[in-house]
Amino acid sequence: MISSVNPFREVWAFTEGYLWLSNTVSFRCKTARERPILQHPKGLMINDLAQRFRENPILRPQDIRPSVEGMEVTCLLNPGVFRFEDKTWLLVRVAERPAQVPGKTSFPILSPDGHLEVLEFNSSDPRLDLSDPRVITFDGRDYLTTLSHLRLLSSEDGIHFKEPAQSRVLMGAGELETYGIEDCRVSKIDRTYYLTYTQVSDNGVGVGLRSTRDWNEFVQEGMIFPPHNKDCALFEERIGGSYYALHRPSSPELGGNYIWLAESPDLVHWGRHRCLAHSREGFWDSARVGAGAAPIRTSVGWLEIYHGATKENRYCLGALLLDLNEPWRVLARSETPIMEPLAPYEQEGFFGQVIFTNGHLVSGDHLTIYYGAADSVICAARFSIQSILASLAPTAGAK
Ligand code: MAN
Repeated sequence: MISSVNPFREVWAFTEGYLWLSNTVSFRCKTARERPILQHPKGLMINDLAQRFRENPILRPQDIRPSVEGMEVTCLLNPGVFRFEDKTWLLVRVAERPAQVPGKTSFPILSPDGHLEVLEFNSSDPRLDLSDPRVITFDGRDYLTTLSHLRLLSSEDGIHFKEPAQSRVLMGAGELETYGIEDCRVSKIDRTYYLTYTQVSDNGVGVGLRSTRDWNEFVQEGMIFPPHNKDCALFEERIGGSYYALHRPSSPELGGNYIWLAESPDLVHWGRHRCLAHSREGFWDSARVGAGAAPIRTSVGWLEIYHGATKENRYCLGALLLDLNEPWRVLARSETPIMEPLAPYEQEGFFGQVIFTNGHLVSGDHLTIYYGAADSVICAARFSIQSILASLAPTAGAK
């Protein structure tokens, strides 16, 4: 099939063949069936397995009220996902800042006792670096442009979500969360939901743990992985009597931004650390990798959906397959992304070229991921677990 490039209208799954694109105006599709056309900036092979929801984006910043008067919801992104009382729930990250006034740059932080403060700089001040829309650097000191908290939205159909009246708002608390809390993974172990999320403050970026059984009362367990660490996903079953977590420490000199595995007797104290997966020079995950939500048990191993990014901050999704009984053994891994920023809402936004997931639901062979697109809006997509497994390449021990 030869066709001229169309404006992107819709993305479908390409489960039966690869789509070959060139940087000219035509492409050849190995799949016999007629498929909608994907645009891609360079002459790369795309093997995007995702079936994006037609309703995407399913949630935008304007769909949620700010936490306090005077704030604006700038981004709605990166939800944790769980089932509770026969509904699908998203624990969304709400990133806020005050309405920006011309010539000024302002952003909120929390005091350790929970009061909201707004810091303001002259945008023309030479000590101010605004080159990354996510970070403000002033005189060598880093802040975030927005302050994030977590909110609960529920749905009967997994597509249309609303914030129930009276539902809890989870704010940063204490001196380790003064720049907010972000990107929460929700793992259910026995009857308890465990929330692992990014804690941000001027002390650094680490992983916090809170737990709940009813989504009303929460137990704060404090920081379980100290800076610099994020992207922590708990396995939802014990293995050989121990709890396991994937996490992502960052090592600035030797090493890098790699996925690690840790073991614990109680979910609070972690040890026996092992490094599972490096970023890979020349690949789609060349600069950093980080776990998505809880690993999925399959008959051939634990399937972990993870994000990988290049130095240019293009965030795609891939997968790792871990041994069922010895989860520190990586059996297979994606050589090409299973999903990459192709739709306009993934390519452009607050921080474009980003697909980031930290929440999913599994039903038989169906995996539904919920994800932040371009750090701006929330979207969803379906995968066949078998298709993901079939796309992986054996690692033969390589990290
Ligand atoms: C980091 C995290 C995410 C964010 C991506 C892309 O990995 O802070 O919250 O979505 O960057 O900006």
